[in-house]
Amino acid sequence: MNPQLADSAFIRACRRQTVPHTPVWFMRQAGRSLPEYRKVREGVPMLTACATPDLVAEITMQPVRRYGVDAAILFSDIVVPLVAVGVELDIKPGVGPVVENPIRDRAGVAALRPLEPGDVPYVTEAVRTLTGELGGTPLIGFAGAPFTLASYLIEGGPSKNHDHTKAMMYGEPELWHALMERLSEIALGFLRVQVEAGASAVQLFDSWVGAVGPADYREFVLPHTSRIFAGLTDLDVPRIHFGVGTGELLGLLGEAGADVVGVDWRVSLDEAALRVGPGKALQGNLDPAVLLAPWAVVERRAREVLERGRVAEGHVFNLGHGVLPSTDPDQLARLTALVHEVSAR
Ligand code: 1CP
Repeated sequence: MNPQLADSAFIRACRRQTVPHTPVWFMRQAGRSLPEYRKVREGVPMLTACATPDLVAEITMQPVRRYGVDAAILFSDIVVPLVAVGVELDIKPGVGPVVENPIRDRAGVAALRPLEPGDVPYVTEAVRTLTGELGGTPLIGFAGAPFTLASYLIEGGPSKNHDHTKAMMYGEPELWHALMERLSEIALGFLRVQVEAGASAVQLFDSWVGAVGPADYREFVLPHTSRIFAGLTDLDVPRIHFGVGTGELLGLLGEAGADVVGVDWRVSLDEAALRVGPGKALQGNLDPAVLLAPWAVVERRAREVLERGRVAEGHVFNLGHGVLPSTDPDQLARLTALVHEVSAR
């Protein structure tokens, strides 16, 4: 990693080194609430946007320009590598990923092949362009974790209870592990492409893994997420591991091999530091819905997050999940400035 990036507040906090201020970025900062995003996306389907390097670069840069956040996150989606290896899937506006033929048997699993860099040339190109444009601001690459990807593939779309997913996990453990192995390969391949093209950190999004308890996480998920993190070690970039509703899993998310554990808003950061244990940085954890309240409330809550985050060995300020689409961008701009100001040392 170039020395300027290695010395950025974001990378230093991930590595539990001293920082000039607490770094801040927002999950789902690109897209969603920005008018300039809606403008460039007009008439362009989501998956087309993700495969158009100039558009990816522009959308990735928008929140960096507007907010002055300490890191950019590549504009893409967790299902992009699945589409790249041939899964028939679309992202439907207002719904999310929808899979033509849900994967529920051996043949479906066997059809999933590993991802090669040549499958996503547009990602390589976008990341290269971005690392030039961003200068000293780190770019975060990301992938969906195998449990969360499995949920979309098995259910066929967004799901509340993950019934079919759990039915396979409990009822056909061999098939489950085979599917998780293939999805881990794909996620690892997608992360490696991004880092090899210039991304300075990676985040594994296991958004829906809070649906399982600790014993099941250990048996059905941990072997796979561990292999992903182990497969990134040689790249020497910080690895962030995030899920929603993971209060009971925080220790295991760290055990999987992440350097930084993402925390949602349900567990305060001082408590999360105890659950995660030593040797890890934390990321989080303002409730994204707080941003819908008046600024005075946002300020009070944000100061509280910073205060509790001081207990952690390293703290990257973020929301507890993604920016809500109805968020006023001005609130995020003020919040970024506040975090920098309050935490300046
Ligand atoms: O900052 C950013 O917005 C960067 C790009 C980004 C990221 C990091 C998008 C664009 N998607 C993601 C990750 C992602 N995608 C996650 C993990 C993060 C999280 O939990 O929020 C998940 C679960 C998805 C799956 C997905 N893709 C959903 C959720 C559906 C559900 O189950 O509730 C949705 C709505 C999408 C589509 C999507 N992805 C991104 C955008 C801007 C959109 C909307 C596109 C459109 O409707 O046209």
